[in-house]
Amino acid sequence: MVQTDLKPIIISDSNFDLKTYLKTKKELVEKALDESLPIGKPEKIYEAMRYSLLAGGKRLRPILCLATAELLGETENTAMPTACALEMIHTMSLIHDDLPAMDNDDYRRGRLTNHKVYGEDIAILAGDGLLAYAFEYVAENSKNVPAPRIVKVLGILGKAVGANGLVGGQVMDLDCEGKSDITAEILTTIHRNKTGALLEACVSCGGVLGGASPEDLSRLSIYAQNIGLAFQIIDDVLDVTATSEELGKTAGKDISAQKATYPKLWGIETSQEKAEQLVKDAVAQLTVYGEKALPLQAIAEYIVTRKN
Ligand code: GRG
Repeated sequence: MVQTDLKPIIISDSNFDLKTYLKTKKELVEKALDESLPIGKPEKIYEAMRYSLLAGGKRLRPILCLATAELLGETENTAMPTACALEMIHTMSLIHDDLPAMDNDDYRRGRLTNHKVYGEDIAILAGDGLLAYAFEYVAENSKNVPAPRIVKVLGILGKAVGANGLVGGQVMDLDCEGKSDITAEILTTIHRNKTGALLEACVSCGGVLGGASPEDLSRLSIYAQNIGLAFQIIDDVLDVTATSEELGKTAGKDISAQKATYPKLWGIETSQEKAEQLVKDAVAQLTVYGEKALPLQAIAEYIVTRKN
């Protein structure tokens, strides 16, 4: 692994305790996810879905959704079904991304990938099951939410997953494998879809559930697009600077799969600096909300200082 001496940035000097905030929210999300998907029949498919859904992970997407809804004065309970759905969609994308036909990975979140345990056929179906269930779960469990908001949320989720989001980004990513002429613009288009679209959906859904105005939604989108790209840049950096143990998945995969990455284009230091600038711009979008924006601002900072 490449050793670097990257200094963490400190954007806000508030006393906001992000560590405790993330821990508390993560625990709530874990409980809600566990309750969201009881074992049904056929048991095998529910077990495969639960295996990946409850395998841990940072739970960043649901937390972003909850934090955004709360920024606008909405309660956690209102946003939790959508928060869970976002994690179901994210987990589906990880299961499919790890398949032999895609990135072909053996480890994810510190354990064997879904297809390594259940076989490729069941892993594909477990992803499909989680994707469908995400929409069902929002529609059936969003209590005390005005129907137009639920419809908007479902639309945002669908758009983030489809050919203009995760699916499109993955197709472009596969097309670029092994090519040496990938520019930063192409790479950014890929990641705005593959990684950014779902992160933006988390913030937009939280905003919609919190009754965001068009101005709020526009600020939140810019915030989310910035942190989405920063997240991917740091993901690429960690692929070369962190160990497999730290990441819970195979480190150095981008090099062995001959992927275009930001460190390859810009080097590690410049990649880190660009990610930090994106985060600063994201944080600036939320200054109008004052102290209420501290969780989202701190999450943005965490994205560039995280170690996995
Ligand atoms: C089948 C509808 C359908 C879509 C799937 C496979 C695919 C299309 C898209 C791939 C999307 C993907 C896996 C993008 C990578 C995003 C990324 C950087 C994931 C890592 O997220 P973390 O670090 O992981 O938040 P944890 O484990 O912490 O949740």
